Amino acid sequence: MKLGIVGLPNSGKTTIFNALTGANLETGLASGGRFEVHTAVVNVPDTRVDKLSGMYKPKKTTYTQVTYQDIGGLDKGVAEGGLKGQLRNELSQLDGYLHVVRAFEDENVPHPYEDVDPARDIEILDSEFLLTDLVTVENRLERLQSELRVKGKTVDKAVPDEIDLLERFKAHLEAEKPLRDLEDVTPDQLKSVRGYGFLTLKPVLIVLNQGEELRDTSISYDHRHSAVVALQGKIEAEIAQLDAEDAEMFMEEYGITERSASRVIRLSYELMEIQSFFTVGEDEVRAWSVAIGATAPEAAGAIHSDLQKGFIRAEVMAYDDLIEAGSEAAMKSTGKFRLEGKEYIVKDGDIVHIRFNV
Ligand SMILES: Nc1nc2c(ncn2[C@@H]2O[C@H](COP(=O)(O)OP(=O)(O)O)[C@@H](O)[C@H]2O)c(=O)[nH]1
Ligand SMILES: [Mg+2]
Repeated sequence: MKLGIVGLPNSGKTTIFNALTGANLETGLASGGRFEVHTAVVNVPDTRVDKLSGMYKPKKTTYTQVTYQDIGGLDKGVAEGGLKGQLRNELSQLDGYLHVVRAFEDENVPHPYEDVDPARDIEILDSEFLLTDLVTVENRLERLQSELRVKGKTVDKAVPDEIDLLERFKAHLEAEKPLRDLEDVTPDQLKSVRGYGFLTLKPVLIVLNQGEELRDTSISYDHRHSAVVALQGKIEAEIAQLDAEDAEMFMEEYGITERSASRVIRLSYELMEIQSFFTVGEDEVRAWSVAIGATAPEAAGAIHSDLQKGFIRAEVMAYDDLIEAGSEAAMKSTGKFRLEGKEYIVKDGDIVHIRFNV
């Protein structure tokens, strides 16, 4: 999973990046519209993996990973005529966005639009993304329509279908609504436009950067595949620099019950509709991520394509059942150790062993 941290200058993107990744990048360097990316890969914290690792004592324990990109250079007006080049490229390759919005007051930190107004700021950036997608749609429509004119009846059957779909997208964007709000778009239709990397099709987690004082800065963001979370960016970034013991004390002092690093990942998993399953053994205990609703062979494919191709059956234990039973051996006498076939829908927390033949 690859998440982009976007937002207006001085909203706290780099601060939040530090909080989420434990990096220690210098903040307060508004890139003045210049495009700038920082990337970090972090393990997804999961206490179930820790427990399984304690049970199997494997040589190696592997967590799933999330890539964060701190993307500087977005501001009002950047999308005039369409976002260009590398910036749009980076944005279109992400799985989703953390849209950081300034909600903290601090007279030492200039705000590009003077006063703190989260709802307005969200709309500024959203409009840039809408505009970018609109330009993409229009360019693509123009090309398809000219192809249709030139080829007439011999045109590929997919062309008129795509024109219809893009006309729908266009009307929707012109009504200033993000594409992720569109209902009744089929998975096949989504697949047909995947290559265009529409920005407003991707899930968004709005991150209200609240600052030191917790106050009521709740906002409504009524869109599909979206959610809102409030964080204390600067404090969380400081906590990320501490060792575990000091971090705990600090969190207590500020009334923080869950670190933003795990909170953001948890919410992102929900937004992206993905879940975790595990493989266990003496060599390795490992977490994997897969789409909610994936079948056993699809989950096998997340491990290796050979396991999907040669899939025979999956041995499955639910994590909670295994913990309750206390060991794999005890598990086998409970009748909850299952053999599942090709149609099985993998559940969050399943411990899976794939039987395959290639
Ligand atoms: N008071 C306060 N300042 C913050 C907070 N988060 C970020 N800042 C400050 O705001 C300025 C801009 O932050 P930065 O992360 O560089 O913003 P970016 O331009 O969006 O990457 C820096 O001086 C930060 O120290 C916060 O929660 N409270
Ligand atoms: Mg920055």
